[in-house]
Amino acid sequence: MRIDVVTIFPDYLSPLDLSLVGKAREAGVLDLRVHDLRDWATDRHRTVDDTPYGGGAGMVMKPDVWGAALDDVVGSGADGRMPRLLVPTPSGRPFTQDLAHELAAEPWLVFACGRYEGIDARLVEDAATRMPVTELSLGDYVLNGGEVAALVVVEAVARLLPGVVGNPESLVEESHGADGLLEYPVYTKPPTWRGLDVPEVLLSGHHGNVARWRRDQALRRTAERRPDLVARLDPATLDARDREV
Ligand code: 6GU
Repeated sequence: MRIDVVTIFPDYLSPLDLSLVGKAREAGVLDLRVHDLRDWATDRHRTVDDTPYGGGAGMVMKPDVWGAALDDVVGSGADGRMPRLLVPTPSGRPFTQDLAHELAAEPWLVFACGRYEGIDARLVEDAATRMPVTELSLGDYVLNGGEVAALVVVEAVARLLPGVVGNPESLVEESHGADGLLEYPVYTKPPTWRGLDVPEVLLSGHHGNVARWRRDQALRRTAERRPDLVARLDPATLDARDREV
């Protein structure tokens, strides 16, 4: 997979050199390129923003600078293929594990990271005539720019690429996995720590009881913390015991 990130803060993306994403890059699974938007500014001060039409606070990113940047980044694609453009914004489509899986199936993603009050709306309108565009949001809070969102999305997507996560089973048994539940609590040695015992069933060696206990815990947690997820469970996936929890 190829990923391009356009930003006025390329250094913000440096964590992508580390850890799992860094390994994916070294292994050649991920071709990640970070670009400085100011390279496409045309004035002496490398200006990328201007005051908003209609008035109001803050500054808006210029469509001409963004347009030139995207033309160059997208134009460098092999054999005329187009990427999927991702624009992080608090007014976007919520980013979920389902969307992460969808993006992991794409051959090429381009992030346009806005700052200030956002990018002139014509940038997305124009890009959408040539390529699929998704405006996406991490959640209902406001960040200063799209860079942190790009970090989050790249990490969530990169770990789904074949060969990036060592044990594919750790992709299945986790929160927001296929069963739609939050993850159950986990424990390791020592069996007693600061007066707190590991639940006895986990030491029992009884695999059936362990599986049942984990499911109960997952159901309880999900009901308490994320009632919205419980409401979305497929009733056909629940057994009689589930309904007691
Ligand atoms: Cl994707 N961008 C910005 N600027 N703020 C956010 C966000 C994205 N998601 C939540 N808040």
